[in-house]
Amino acid sequence: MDQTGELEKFYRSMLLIRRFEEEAARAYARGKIGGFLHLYIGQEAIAVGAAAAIRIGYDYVFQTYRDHGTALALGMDPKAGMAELYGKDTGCARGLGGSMHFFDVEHGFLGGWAVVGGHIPVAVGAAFKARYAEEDRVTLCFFGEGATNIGGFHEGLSLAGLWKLPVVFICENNEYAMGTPLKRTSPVTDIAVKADGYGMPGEVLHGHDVQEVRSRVAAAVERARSGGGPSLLEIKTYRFRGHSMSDPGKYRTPEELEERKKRDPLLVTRQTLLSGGVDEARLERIAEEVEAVIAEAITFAEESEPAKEESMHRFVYAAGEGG
Ligand SMILES: Cc1ncc(C[n+]2csc(CCOP(=O)(O)OP(=O)(O)O)c2C)c(N)n1
Repeated sequence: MDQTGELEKFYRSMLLIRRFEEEAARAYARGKIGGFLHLYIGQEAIAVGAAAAIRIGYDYVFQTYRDHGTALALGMDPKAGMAELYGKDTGCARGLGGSMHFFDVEHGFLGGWAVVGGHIPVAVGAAFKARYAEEDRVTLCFFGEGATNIGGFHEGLSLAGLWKLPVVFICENNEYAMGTPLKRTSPVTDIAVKADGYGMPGEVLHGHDVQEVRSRVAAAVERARSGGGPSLLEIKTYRFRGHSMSDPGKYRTPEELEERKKRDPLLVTRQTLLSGGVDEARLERIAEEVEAVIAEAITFAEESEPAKEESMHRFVYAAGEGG
């Protein structure tokens, strides 16, 4: 595929994530979705670029609770994603997990983890398994900058560095952990520098450029796959919505938000495509295709059966003796 063809594919994937989440937010406001809902809007180029850098379905991917974009970028069926948000039996986790616990073994997506930093040692365990089983699988482990102050970050990166495990740590630095900027919680605000303490390379890159994300993640993945050990990539980004649906966002100014939106990955990619010769009508067709997929996902979620109690007993709780 040529560069423009690839970029068009990335644009479609990012637009799908954006529209999926905009519609999820509307459904949430209408009371169709319960629990938490953390949107990825503004960060889409990271999921899409990183997904293009791995062997999907073979490599392992771990994400935080802000997980819809990564799951969709890897190829999760939007119907299964939307149904999961609606708490339906046809959801990717049978409607039992909801927004924070997307899961899709077929595409190597091993969650959807709600405890900040809690998945980092688990991802390192997956990377260890690949090494132990002599497979050349690579693990991608995503987390926010807030997670770099958590014990699991230290334990995970320390062991991965010591054993040179095939894992790429991707810190999506969106400037705020809930409402708290990093400078109020960490003496070192340059996340990539932390890699030095774990004997691995640290790099900084920009999350609005999907092709840059793809090529820099691909380089780290190839290093890991060929026995060169782990890396820590800090990807600078910004989330345009609140931390979750209940966040009024009083910790930042409207001016700051407007400034960051100038680097909206969808806007930037659209401009690159137009200046590369793709016409408006072509982009309009992509948007129409995406709308049809989203509409189908919503109808599917609305019409599916609710999660079943028996699924809970079968997949969540194990019956004890006599239970
Ligand atoms: C161990 C733990 N402490 C606190 C929380 C509550 N909490 C949920 S998200 C979050 C902020 C995390 O920020 P960051 O790691 O930067 O990721 P982002 O949400 O910005 O993607 C906090 C404190 C939690 N889920 N787990």
